Amino acid sequence: MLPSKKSAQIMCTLLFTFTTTSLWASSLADVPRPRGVSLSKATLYKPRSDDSWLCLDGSKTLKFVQINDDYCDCADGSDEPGTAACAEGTFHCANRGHRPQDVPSSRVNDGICDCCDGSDEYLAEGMCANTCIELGKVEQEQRKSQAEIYKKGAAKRTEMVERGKQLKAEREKRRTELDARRQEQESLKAEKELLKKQAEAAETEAINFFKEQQKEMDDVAAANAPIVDDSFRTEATASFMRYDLNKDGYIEISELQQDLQLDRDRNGVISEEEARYFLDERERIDLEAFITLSWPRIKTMQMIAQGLFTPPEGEEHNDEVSELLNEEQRGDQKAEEDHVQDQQFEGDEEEEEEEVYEDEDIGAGSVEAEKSPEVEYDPDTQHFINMANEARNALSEIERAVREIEHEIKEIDDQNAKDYGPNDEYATLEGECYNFEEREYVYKLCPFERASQQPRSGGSEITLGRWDQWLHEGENKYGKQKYAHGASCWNGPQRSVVVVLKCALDSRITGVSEPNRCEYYFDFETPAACDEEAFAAAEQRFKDEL
Ligand code: MAN
Repeated sequence: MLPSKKSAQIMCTLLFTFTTTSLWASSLADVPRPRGVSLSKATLYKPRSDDSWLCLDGSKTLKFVQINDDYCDCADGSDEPGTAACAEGTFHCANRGHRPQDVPSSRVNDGICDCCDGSDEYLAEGMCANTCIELGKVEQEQRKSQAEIYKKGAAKRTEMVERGKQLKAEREKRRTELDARRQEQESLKAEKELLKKQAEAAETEAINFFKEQQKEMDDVAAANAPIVDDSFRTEATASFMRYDLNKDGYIEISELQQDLQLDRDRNGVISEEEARYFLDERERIDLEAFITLSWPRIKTMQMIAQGLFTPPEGEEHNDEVSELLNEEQRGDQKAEEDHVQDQQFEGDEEEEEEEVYEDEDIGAGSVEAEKSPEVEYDPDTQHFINMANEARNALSEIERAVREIEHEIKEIDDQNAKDYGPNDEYATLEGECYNFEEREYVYKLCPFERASQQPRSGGSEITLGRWDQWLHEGENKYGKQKYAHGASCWNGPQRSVVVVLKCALDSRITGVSEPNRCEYYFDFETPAACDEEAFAAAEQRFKDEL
């Protein structure tokens, strides 16, 4: 703007000033200052000796009379505290009798009463009634009852402080105890580890020895088996050769019909049916099948025919004898020709079998040992295994004890890392949970742990956040808590909660809101927030401002 134009504007403004209303606020306060300037800033609005004035941001020097000339000169809007000329400016309402207030200067003379003293609408005299005294009284009452609550709550808070300190001391004591116990258990663990190592070495040695013995026994059994098999095979093969009259490598019905020893019903003829019995109901049989299927039956008949064996009555007895011979084939070497010997053999076998049973059991055990723990060891080996098991158990018990101690230490360390307020007054809230029911959800806050939301219609609980930190804002460093990293919002951020704390006689949630999707606010009252000193300081600041 050209200087001439600016001068003309100043003239107009001054004229307007003198004819309508003063842009000076001397009538409103003891200290004369331009309209819209707070008492605390009054000294900044003094003319220099040459009647000039520097914008508060230092950007420009003006004539002092240019202040509140309804023309914005300073970048920070500081030259127009009492008009709406500057977009950046603020208008200060003194609001005597109530609390002073700063409103954006755009609201000055806009036809809406913003200040309770009506000072923002000074051009429309009488439009805004001064309600400050009234409001002041109401607020005064509120402050009085607030002071009462603080007073009573402070007593509860003192208890909470004491309990918080006590909890801290208990934690420290427990931590020291746990450290000592951990050391103790660690050295015990080292001892048990050594014992386990020794016991396991002895166990391995014993099991290896046991296995070697088993192997030796298996080897002996294996060495003996072929002798028996071989003699059985040799005898059967020789017999096969004798029966195979046409030398075609098969024994047929007609070939067996030549041997009268096979006349089972002793009628002097070997019927096809009789012959087929010895061929395992087949037409013909080769050498291998003959050895395993025919020979045990044929040999039985031969023994009967030669009077070497007297079967009890009935065919099935022949089968029993065949079975006996089959056993022979499996290695029962004492199934000899003589029936008496046979009986003798049976008696011996019982003894032998007992031994073999034990041996077999151990043998089978050693094979089993590879597969399952249910091996039956001999008492000596089992003793070493038991000792090793005991040593292993003793070590796992110590290891479990150490883990438990470490877990508890971690819990204590986690708690020690938390800030329970300036005097540990919030510590007692940990471990408690508070619910708040609204139309759709039941909200839950477990201080210093977690906040959640459960739909009332059913459905699973949603974590809104886990303990994160205090939001130290302004004078009140312990006014808000943040719970972060909750369940992710659909196509959005992780849920989080800000808990706004207020002094009251009981701890409870008084309201929940979700101003932005998945960002929640909990209003939480607690005596822990009844810091009388902080309240008194706030009161003093308020009074100072008045
Ligand atoms: C759930 C609740 C609401 C949230 C939506 C977002 O319904 O957690 O609070 O706004 O998810 O999708």
